[in-house]
Amino acid sequence: MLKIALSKGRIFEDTLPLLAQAGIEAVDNPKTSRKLILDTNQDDIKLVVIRASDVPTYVEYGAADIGVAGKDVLMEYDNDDLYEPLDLKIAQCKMMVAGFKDADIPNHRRLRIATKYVNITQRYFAEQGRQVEIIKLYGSMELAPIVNLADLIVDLVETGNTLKANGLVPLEHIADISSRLVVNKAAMKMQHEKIKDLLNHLGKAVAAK
Ligand code: PRT
Ligand code: MG
Repeated sequence: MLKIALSKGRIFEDTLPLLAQAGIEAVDNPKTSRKLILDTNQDDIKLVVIRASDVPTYVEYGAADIGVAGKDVLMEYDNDDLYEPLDLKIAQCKMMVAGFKDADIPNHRRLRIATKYVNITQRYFAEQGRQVEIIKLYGSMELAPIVNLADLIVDLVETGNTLKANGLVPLEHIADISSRLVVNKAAMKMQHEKIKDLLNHLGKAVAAK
């Protein structure tokens, strides 16, 4: 049995066509079904539907053999106990530092950065030798500078519309983000042929887009 972990939303929408090109189709309708394990047209392949940020955990522990996760989630998880053999080039966006255009940056205290990406933010500013105080939020980061909770935010930017709607601008580029296929290390050994075959098909589907 091969279990593939996916999150609902944009990753699911963009991964399904790639899987279809590899001959794998969900039998249950993923949009309407409340099942967390979806059957596919192949008896030995199931789709496991979980939170985006839980995908690396499931795959690392072998609860899923394969997963699809945003590079943001993988950078934040920061663990090399996973193989990351394929860039699916879906759900693309950028990890950015953002804030007010002409914000006057305080010099009597450390910069305050609001983000849900604490590890990425920590590493980014540490590499530059900039002392910051990181404020962990779980969503709506764009609000933080407006209500004076933080000077800057670190978040994903796709069109830039969310920043713009809140009077913010992208200031510094941290990383280009897309979704990656991740594979459990033991599964890669134990189910090598099956996984290699899937990787081949998906690689071709990505290249054909
Ligand atoms: O379920 P949970 O909330 O824990 O997970 P999630 O919110 O990470 O899931 P989801 O489905 O929203 O995102 C899954 C993955 O999609 C992310 O991990 C990214 O790799 C990728 N992705 C690509 C994005 C975006 N583009 C994106 N624009 N994820 C989030 N956004 C958000 C961003 O955080 C900001 O709030 O969209 C807003 C900005 O969009 P623009 O177009 O206004 O710039
Ligand atoms: Mg979300």
